[in-house]
Amino acid sequence: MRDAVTSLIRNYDVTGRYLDRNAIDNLKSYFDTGMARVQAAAVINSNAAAIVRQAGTQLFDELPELIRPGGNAYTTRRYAACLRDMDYYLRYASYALVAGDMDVLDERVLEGLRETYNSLAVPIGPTVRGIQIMKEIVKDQVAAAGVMSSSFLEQPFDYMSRELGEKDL
Ligand SMILES: CCC1=C(C)/C(=C/C2=NC(=C\c3[nH]c(/C=C4\NC(=O)[C@H](C)[C@H]4CC)c(C)c3CCC(=O)O)/C(CCC(=O)O)=C2C)NC1=O
Repeated sequence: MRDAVTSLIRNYDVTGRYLDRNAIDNLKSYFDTGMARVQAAAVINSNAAAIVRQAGTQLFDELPELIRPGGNAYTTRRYAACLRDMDYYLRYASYALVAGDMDVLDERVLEGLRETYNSLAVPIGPTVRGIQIMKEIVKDQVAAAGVMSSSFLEQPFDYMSRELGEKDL
């Protein structure tokens, strides 16, 4: 598992280079946003259950067929599995935020996920929608907490959405 610093060092070490201007700029921007990343993760951490619940409610309001007979989230067991998955996405997004690198998402979340979802007929589009709803809720809460933030906040959610949504098997 890599973070912004270990990824960068690894790239430079491979070619035996000192950290150049570009590397320093990258590191600087990571450290400049460091405290905000940690604060955003703290906001997520203290509101995680509510964020997942609210995002689930909104998702099933938008796509009620998911929880009707024949829907993939129909039955309490599958409903619970869906919310559990949303909780996974949120928790790992908070790790990736702090790491400043999406590697943890590749390694722990996305690897093999499409295959699993396809074999269980879990619909990808609505899952991506759920991730995007969580992103919006998190952005609102982080802003409400007065944390300075920018595109780094959206990055993990958008990365998971893109990786899950766009690639064909
Ligand atoms: C930490 C990394 C990680 C992830 C991401 C993960 C996902 C994951 N979701 C699963 C199931 C599932 N995932 C869903 C999710 C949904 N159904 C819908 O209609 C909605 C669109 C969506 C919620 C947003 C459902 C309903 C199941 C159960 C499917 C079934 O058993 O029929 C399964 C199959 C095994 C199980 O039920 O536990 C896995 C492995 N597991 C992991 O360890």
